[in-house]
Amino acid sequence: YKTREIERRSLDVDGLKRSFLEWLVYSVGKDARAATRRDWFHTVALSVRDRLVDRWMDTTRRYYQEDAKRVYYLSLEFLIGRLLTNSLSNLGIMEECRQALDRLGLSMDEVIDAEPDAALGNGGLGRLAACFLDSMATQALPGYGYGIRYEFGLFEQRFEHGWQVEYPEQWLQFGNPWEFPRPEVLYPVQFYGRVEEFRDSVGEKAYRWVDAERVLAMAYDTPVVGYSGETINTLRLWSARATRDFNFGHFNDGAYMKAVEQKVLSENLSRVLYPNDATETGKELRFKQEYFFTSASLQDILRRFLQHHNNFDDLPSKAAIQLNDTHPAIGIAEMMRLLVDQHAVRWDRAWDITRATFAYTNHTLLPEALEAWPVRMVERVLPRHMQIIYEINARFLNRSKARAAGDNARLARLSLIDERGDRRVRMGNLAFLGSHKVNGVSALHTDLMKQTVFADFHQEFPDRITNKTNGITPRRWLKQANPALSELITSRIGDGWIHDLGQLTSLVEKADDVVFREEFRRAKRKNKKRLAAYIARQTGVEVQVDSIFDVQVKRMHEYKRQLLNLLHAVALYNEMRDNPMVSWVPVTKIFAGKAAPSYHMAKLIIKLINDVAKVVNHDPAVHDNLKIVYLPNYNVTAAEIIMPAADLSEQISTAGLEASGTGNMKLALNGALTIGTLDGANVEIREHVGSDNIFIFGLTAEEVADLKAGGGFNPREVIASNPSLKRALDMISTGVFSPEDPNRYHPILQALTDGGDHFLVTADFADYCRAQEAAMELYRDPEEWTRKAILNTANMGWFSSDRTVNEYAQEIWEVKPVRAVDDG
Ligand code: 26Y
Repeated sequence: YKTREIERRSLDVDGLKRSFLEWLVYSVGKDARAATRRDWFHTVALSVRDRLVDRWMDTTRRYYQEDAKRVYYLSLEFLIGRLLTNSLSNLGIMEECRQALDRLGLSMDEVIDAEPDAALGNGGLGRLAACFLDSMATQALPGYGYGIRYEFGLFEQRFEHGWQVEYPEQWLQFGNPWEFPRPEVLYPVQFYGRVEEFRDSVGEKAYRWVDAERVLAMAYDTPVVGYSGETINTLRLWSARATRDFNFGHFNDGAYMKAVEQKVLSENLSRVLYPNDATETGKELRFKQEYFFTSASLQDILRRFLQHHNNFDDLPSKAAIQLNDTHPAIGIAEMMRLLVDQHAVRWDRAWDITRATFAYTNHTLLPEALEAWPVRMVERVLPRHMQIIYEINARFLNRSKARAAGDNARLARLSLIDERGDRRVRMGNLAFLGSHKVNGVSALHTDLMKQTVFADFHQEFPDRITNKTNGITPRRWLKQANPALSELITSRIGDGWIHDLGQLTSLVEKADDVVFREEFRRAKRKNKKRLAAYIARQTGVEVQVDSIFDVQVKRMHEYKRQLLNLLHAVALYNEMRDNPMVSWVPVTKIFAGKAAPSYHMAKLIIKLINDVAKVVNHDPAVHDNLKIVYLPNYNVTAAEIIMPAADLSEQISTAGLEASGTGNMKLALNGALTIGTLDGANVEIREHVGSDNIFIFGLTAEEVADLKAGGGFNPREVIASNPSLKRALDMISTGVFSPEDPNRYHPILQALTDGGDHFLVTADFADYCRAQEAAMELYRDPEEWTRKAILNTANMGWFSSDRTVNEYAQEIWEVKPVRAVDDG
């Protein structure tokens, strides 16, 4: 027993090797000769997991003993990615593990590669939640993530004849070594039924939710390892379980199969992540998922609170609940229900407590992404919550300034209910009203929130909206993803930057150091070789390592304007063919990103990129100076290979539409120069890296707003006056890239012309091409390019999610680090 205990803790090569052999045999149940790469991955993951448990329990105990204020980050998405490298790196045992595997004749890279991605998110919002977990743990903040343990993560994207096809992502198929099932942590969650009014013990009106259907939420915990491994926090994900009624009851023949069917149906709640990230489809199952995980999380939070307290007055000083967008906003009504109906707290008191506890982050201004659930559905699925929402609304509207001024239009905009057409509950308004702080995710986005979606609320509550510019974790996005650059940086300035990214500014002076520049270039080249090999493996296309790696990787959306990038590619292709004697700077355009399965325009643009790529990549006339690749199945793991290898970062959304962006930060931190509009966090990136070290083009958010307000934009005129744009569009519309189906792209051309070019692709085309030329020109001068790239890396420290999370901790959550007591 003693030896076993040592084996589970030792961090040296021998100890690791012994634990691997033990786990392989006794838990995976394999002989070393028969073990597959996956068996080895499970073996190593389980051995590493052993080394987390003590510190994990220590952390939990520490928070409990100090009755520390906790942060609860409620998010329908956590885009975690792989955890093996992350755990090893944060524990500081990467090399030991590599050597232990080496002694067993195994390649660490192959073991790492056997881990599936935890892709429990769509894109930016979900990845932000994952970066925040890392930063909270690293800074010893008592932070818990709460979400859903989806059986199927974001779909796997494949291309068939250049079209996106979706396949289920079965990440749990072979088990998940990182999670701990907690079958005893189980909460009932109810749906449907009706509300009964009754008189409580003191004769006051009270309400009871009856005849409801029940589902159970079961917890699965995953340790979240902070840098250095001192603090290990918890990500708690809920899985739907049928109630025991399904397993025990007596049935006659008909009822038995019906009951089993019901069981399957209720467990569908945690089956699959919805793959839309902008267009709200109003699906009942999605709404039920939101309530399911929110209710279970709040019940768990209150249970933990009540271990130390016997009334709710101190809840706001012990718990901060952050809503990641409106997806968990029903939690406002649920908290009121729990306090008022279950715990007999008076309404006004309950409302003060709720508002002091909740805060809300908005991630989008796009009207089609704002959640608004039909009243008819809410009252059917959650009848008591609908009543509570009406009550909140009535009390608010009665007291609002708009009422006092008799401004009915304004009152209608402030209402939690959109009365136009079918009546809907505006979840953004509910989240705003029920929170003490509401934040945007970049300076520009926060300003626009004040001027647009929340203008009326901002006037009503001028201190509520605050900015928290997004950030990214330097552990995953620099240290782990880019060992070449990380080692170079550490060799010059030490390794303090890993937890204090601002220290990168010491590299500013190195931008003028030719030796450092040479080494910086070498690191980039190494990363580009790695990406080139990946591209060849994934697409069969051979790309030149010395070309500009021009990268646009993100969800496919019209507002992100991958089409603008592609039109530039077609224009460049034409120029190269027209001028074969010019010594062109070789360019590799790299795209990756998924489209929502029902977003036809986005899928058509993917097909267009693949069609253009096929023509360009096979045309000998461009002498390999232009290649276009669309990498399939973009996910966190692919991003870890792409980000370090980019030269040019495409951040080209229509100004005013990208709330922040975080890929922009990953790329700039890894030494890519940005070509972008003044949108989202690009504005702040320019301020930090300096306007000489970034390629800005296009209309500003203000100019976009004016242009739309003035109605004076005619895309046909713009196209007619720009020969290279006209030619590119003509080629697409005449079937040059789709001879087998010349009309294939008419919907795209339609959108750019008669459709009014909503995203101003044609309006920004000329200036975009100018900025692209400037980038190509600069690339001819490797010293100057590298100097600017270094200045990007050196000045991106502010975009660490450690900084972001600290701002939340101080200005919204009012939580403090709870550090381990020093044993010495
Ligand atoms: C309502 C449902 C359809 C929905 C589901 C997911 C709506 C939105 C989303 C996800 C939104 C999202 O990922 N937004 C992105 O959040 C990032 C983190 O703040 C920002 O950097 C990025 O600009 C924004 O598009």
